[in-house]
Amino acid sequence: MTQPVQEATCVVVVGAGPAGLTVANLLHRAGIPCMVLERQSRAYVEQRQRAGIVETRAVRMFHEWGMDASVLGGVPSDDVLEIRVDGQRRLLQYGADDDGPQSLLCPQQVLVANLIATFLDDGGDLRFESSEVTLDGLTGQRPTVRYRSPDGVMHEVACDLVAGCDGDHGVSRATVPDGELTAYPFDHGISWLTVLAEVPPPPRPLMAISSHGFAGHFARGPHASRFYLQCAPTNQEDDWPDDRVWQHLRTRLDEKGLAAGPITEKVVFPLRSVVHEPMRYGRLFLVGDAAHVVAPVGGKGMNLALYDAEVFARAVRDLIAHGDESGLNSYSRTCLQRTWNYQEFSRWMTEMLHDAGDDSRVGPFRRKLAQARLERLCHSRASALAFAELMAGLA
Ligand code: RFL
Repeated sequence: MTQPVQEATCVVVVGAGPAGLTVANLLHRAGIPCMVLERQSRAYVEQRQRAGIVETRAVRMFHEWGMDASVLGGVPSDDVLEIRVDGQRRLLQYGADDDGPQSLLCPQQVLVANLIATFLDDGGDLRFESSEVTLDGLTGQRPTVRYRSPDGVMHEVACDLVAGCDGDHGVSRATVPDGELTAYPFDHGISWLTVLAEVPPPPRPLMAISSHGFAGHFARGPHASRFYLQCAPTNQEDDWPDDRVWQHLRTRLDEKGLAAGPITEKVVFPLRSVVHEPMRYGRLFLVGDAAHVVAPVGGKGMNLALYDAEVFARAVRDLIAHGDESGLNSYSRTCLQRTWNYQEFSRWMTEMLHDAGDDSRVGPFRRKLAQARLERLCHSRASALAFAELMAGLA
């Protein structure tokens, strides 16, 4: 049997989503050798559409690292969110209260494609279609990562640290022995039908509350929109033929004239959240969705992945430059603090947007509470400021 090809680097990054690519770019900028192993092809990861807004904090992070021009395509958002209640428009400002760079409408696939191009242009080592990734020796001084390259050859990479950036279903977290991590899962009891369509985006992010159920309309580029429709947890995609989708959107958004267009994706998914603690096992550091999933309300999942990535990259830089391990030792604690803050925000907003309209799930008392929450948000300056701070990621 052929021996695996022996290689070595400082950090192996598993997964080339927003988390892994940000870790890799920041490490590369700091002059720290790293190698990225991605299971999928470049074409596949560059077309995976999910998030749409890079929050203010993350925009400023890329700015500080001198990468905003290369990785942040997209247009400035006017930082105003529309909440439409039974057809009545309410506008919520969510920008930061200063003159610094603000959030950007930048679809996740654009960010990912730009991060890939920047990393490769700078001479980064990114290996697509790497299969059979396994991690060993994570509690020792020098872990090894094995994988098979597309030509069928096995590789064995010795490294100092592993960044597990391979999402909720990756191999990194699965490698950690039972009992080492604690999972905190939560099912919001709500499902969404998510629809990508080739129709003009709304002028600003739109969330609609009514007794027909929640609906949302968001930009995903100059000619594309993502819609969300609250649906029964038992629903499947087949329950939503295109005609029904457009009819419900017109009713729930209270836009009789909403023009239909080609639907390119239709998926039903349950709103769920989970946090795995701690975000470290020996020399493996879990980054982004590998450590936590945030329900999409509030748009925090990708932004949290970008936050973890920077905390990790800075900690590695301190270790390599100054022998200072304190950043790595506090990595999990630092990231979990923001994770729980965002989980709470997402849950708070999920309840408000769903319960204030259709009360068939929670009853009239909870509907009244959710309506009171919304009123407070629209009429209390302090409440609106707290909301804006969280949306911007500056709290
Ligand atoms: P990703 O993006 O899942 O990337 C993980 C990468 O790892 C690869 N991989 C492996 N590679 C090698 N070996 C293995 N064994 C591997 N297993 C997996 C995968 O191919 C992939 O390339 O995780 P990352 O980088 O942590 O980024 C997380 C974000 O993608 C995620 O949090 C967001 O998409 C969540 N999210 C949203 N976040 C926001 O901030 N704002 C939003 O508006 C927003 N909308 C959404 C969303 C997620 C959605 N889905 C997935 C339900 C809307 C939707 C519909």
